[in-house]
Amino acid sequence: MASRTVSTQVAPAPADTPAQELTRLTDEDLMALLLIRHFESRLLSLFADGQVNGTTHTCLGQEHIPVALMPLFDPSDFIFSNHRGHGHYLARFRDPAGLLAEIMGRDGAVCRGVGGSQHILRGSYLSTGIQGASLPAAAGVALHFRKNRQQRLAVAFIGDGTWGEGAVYEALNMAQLWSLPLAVIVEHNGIAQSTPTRLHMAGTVADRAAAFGIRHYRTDSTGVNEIRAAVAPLLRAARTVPHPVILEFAAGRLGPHSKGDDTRDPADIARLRERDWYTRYENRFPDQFRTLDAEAARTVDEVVRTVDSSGPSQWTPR
Ligand SMILES: Cc1ncc(C[n+]2csc(CCOP(=O)(O)OP(=O)(O)O)c2C)c(N)n1
Ligand SMILES: [Mg+2]
Repeated sequence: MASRTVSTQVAPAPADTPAQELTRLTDEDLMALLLIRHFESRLLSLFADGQVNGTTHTCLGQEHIPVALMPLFDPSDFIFSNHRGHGHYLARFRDPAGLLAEIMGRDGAVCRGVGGSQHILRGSYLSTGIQGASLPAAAGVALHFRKNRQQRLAVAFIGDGTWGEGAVYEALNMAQLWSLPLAVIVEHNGIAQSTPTRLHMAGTVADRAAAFGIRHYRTDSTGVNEIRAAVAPLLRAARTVPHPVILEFAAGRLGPHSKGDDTRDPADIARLRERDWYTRYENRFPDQFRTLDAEAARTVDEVVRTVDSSGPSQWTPR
């Protein structure tokens, strides 16, 4: 029997390839990126100052992925987010006050403070901190959409490390077998907590998609315009004649896994920063950047002040 050669080369870390030149964004897209950046940075300082309890995982360095994708999803599409979900939530709802209140357990919290950073339900948006748990549920929702000919998508955001969960493969198998309109968004930041991808993944995401015959697309780009243009037809196709699709985005995790638990060499993080959209965009479009950056910082300051002066969220156990 002929043996198949499977690549053992994992997706290159973003630092391995030169960053693509960024193109000008609309003010709306740039504001979304900056709002997420300032929200996440501020959240880490709130934790460091002891003003927030529990844990949190920020998406610093990965903001361009949800900002590029969210406008391609219909409000009735079902989004399943994961433990690193603030950027997903903010790109979908632009509601920093509801999210911060949720994380701090204050009045105005989107889930009355019982979900916290990782477990948020709002309409057709649900996040979970359990790696891989969303995939079978997303496949079920996609099955419902297909059966009812609704032309809606179920979307699940997962990290590279989550490809170690068996439930992912059960869901992918059903999704391809039953032609489910399921978009799996892979935020491949080259690390799972403290384990680099090369130590936890044999082969590649592309190999795994190919094993199921699922359409796969991968990019290193941090350009919102470029990503959106490239994946729009793939998502449209998955919605129109239902089928699954796996979209993989290389990204650099600039922050710690959660709050202060970064075991990486600072030189590696510095290399990731060179590819970060934030400084590159500032250098390329300084006027637009500085105005909106200051506005985003002010918005987040205001949100922190308001939420911090609010009373506890009103949740009474039944
Ligand atoms: C089933 C399960 N096992 C372990 C964990 C603890 N955990 C939380 S995030 C994480 C790493 C996730 O890595 P990846 O999927 O690459 O996402 P990233 O954190 O890089 O965004 C781990 C092990 C968990 N939340 N759920
Ligand atoms: Mg990861």
